[in-house]
Amino acid sequence: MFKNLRDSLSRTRQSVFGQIAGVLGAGDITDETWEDLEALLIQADVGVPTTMFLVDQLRGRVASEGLYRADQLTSALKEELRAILVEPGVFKLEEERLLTVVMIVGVNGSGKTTSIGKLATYYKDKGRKVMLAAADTFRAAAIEQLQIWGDRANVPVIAGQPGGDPGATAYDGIRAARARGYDMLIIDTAGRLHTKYNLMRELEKVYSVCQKSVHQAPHEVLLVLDAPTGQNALVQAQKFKESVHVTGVMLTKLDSTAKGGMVFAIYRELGLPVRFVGTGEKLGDLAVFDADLFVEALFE
Ligand SMILES: Nc1nc2c(ncn2[C@@H]2O[C@H](COP(=O)(O)OP(=O)(O)O)[C@@H](O)[C@H]2O)c(=O)[nH]1
Ligand SMILES: [Mg+2]
Repeated sequence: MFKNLRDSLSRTRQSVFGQIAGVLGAGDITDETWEDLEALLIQADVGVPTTMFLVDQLRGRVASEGLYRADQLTSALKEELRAILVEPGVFKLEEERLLTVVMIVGVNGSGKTTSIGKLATYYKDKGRKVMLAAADTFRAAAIEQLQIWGDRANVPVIAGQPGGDPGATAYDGIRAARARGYDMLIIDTAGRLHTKYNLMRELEKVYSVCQKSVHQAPHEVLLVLDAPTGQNALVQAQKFKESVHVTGVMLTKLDSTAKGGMVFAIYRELGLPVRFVGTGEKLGDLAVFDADLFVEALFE
């Protein structure tokens, strides 16, 4: 039912990385090769610092390994890209425990609620008993949306009143999951970045309710980043990292952008692993991230 990572990357591969393969085709390495490579990496949203880093690494290798043909750079580039995607520690959603609690955070519209529906389906298929908590209490519509995704995934949703305390909803979710023997609770949260509303304080409250109620919880805090927003998403990410301990990224809307290069900036500049990618608006439009496959798929 779920897509593979390779299919999710067709846009990125066809546009930017396909052109990189072209630049690194026949002929000798010239100044133009470097300029084109740099421009294309930035276009793919690898980001300026990571692009500069990559080009420096490659220039170093050209000197030390005596590379002179542009096509020799392709395998060197693949190795350098792969090296950025450092294997993160164990992914706690994959470990069995009595109750796994995961918080989903990110700005409005990034794809949190949709992604929760996908994750619920994914883990349910793996035999987990999944429950959802609607702690985005700011808008009534947000609660209804999660209920719709809960219905689609066929998992129960714990919800409070619109305008209610998100921490209390998280707490109710934990209690209900325990009482009814569920082993995974996915908590949806609000994402409005608005001056009059202290989003980060609300998130901290939800986080602390999890910490106090379940041993080592929240076991994962996944930040949902919208790939088309590109480098702006990195700025948002820093803000979330300052208030809750984000453990990984779910990169959404990879189907609608060529900017898959963001993955490298997420690892290198945010120090976060990418765990899943979102590839559409339907329940099955989710792919598990895998570093080796990702780098290979970019150049196929
Ligand atoms: N193309 C595409 N659209 C997505 C994806 N994930 C979410 N969306 C759309 O993005 C919009 C916002 O999603 P939503 O889950 O409500 O975001 P939230 O505000 O963070 O909860 C909706 O129109 C979704 O259908 C994805 O992977 N690909
Ligand atoms: Mg939502």
